[in-house]
Amino acid sequence: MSTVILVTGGTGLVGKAIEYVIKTEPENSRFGKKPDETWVFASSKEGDLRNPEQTRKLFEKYKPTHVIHLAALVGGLFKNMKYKLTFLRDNILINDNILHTSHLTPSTTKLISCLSTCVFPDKVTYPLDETKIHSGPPHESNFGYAHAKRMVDVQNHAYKEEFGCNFTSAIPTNVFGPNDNFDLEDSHVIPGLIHKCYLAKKNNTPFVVSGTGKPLRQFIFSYDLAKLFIWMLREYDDVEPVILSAGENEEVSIKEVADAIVKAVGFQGAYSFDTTRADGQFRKPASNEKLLGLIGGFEFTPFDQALDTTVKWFIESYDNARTGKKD
Ligand code: NAP
Ligand code: GFB
Repeated sequence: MSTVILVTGGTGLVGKAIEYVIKTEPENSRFGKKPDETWVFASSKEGDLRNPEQTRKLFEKYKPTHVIHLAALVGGLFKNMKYKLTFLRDNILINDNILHTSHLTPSTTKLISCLSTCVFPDKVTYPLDETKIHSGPPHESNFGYAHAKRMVDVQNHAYKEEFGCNFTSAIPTNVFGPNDNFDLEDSHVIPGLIHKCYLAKKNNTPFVVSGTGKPLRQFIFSYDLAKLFIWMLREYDDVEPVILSAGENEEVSIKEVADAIVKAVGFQGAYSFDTTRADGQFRKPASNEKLLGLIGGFEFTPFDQALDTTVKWFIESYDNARTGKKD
């Protein structure tokens, strides 16, 4: 039987990165395409996964043997704070439809879902590891999204116990790269600041970073994350989640991120912090010990190199990129 891999959310930041890796890595290499594989990168236009019938039709059309489930309502701190119920409900609906349809589809033998390190409790001993997901409430800023994502881990264990399903999940840190959402208000910090800095340089206006610049974050380049998803698809068959991240010593402050973006964009104007805006969670340092123990080492792209690639892609693709409002 040939292998059909359905990537839900295949047109987003992470989905496009998997497509890029599968298309550019040598065939039959560890992260490259196998000759008998068909990869399907689905967008919401092929079916609104909040709707069970449209989800069923998508599975009927492709009869996937494997599913990488990335589709979700996704956004940065400020969007999460504004739409907690919508993040909770939309993601619960999408996830429940994907897990149950994967269970009901005879051809589907494996499902990997995607959580996020913001699911972890806010008050917990660091570093975060896979055993701490449910040991306390998440940070209030992403209350809705975090609880919807945590529920996937609960559902995976329940499907395994009752039906023996091979369902698991990945837990990435903050992701960045080409094809991200660069909307000025709804995006995550790196695409948001790249867009703001680009406009400040173009219009000779001040570059303003939200918050104090003190919070700490760990970032993974989307192309590296893509390779780790392909590794999980091929080599990881356990219900327990795996954190997919660079080392916890790679934590950087938002100020350091802004400095790196100023350098990458080549901005020389005024640059300040709007401390009236929220900082959100102070830090969420995650350990990648389990990952490295399983994959036997992995070469992460240096942060500045990954940032340069992302800024270059954004400037070259500005007219087609997801920028929300144009200047
Ligand atoms: P993204 O760029 O916003 O892309 C979201 C994808 O989901 C798009 O392909 C979108 O399709 C699809 N989608 C959204 N709502 C849908 C619906 N109702 N029905 C069907 N498809 C729908 O997201 P991303 O950053 O790549 O995130 C991918 C996964 O990684 C998500 O599960 C997210 O929670 C997780 N994650 C992301 C980050 C991060 O920093 N970005 C960090 C940790 C975890 P259209 O293109 O048609 O809209
Ligand atoms: O990436 P971000 O939106 O998400 O924000 P979180 C990170 C930090 O960057 C916060 C600061 O401290 C913001 O105050 N920041 C500074 C900015 N300037 C900007 C800007 O222009 N835009 C944005 N967005 N932030 C999210 C969760 O938390 O992490 C999501 O809410 C998801 O659910 C995502 O899990 C990975 O890291 O704070």
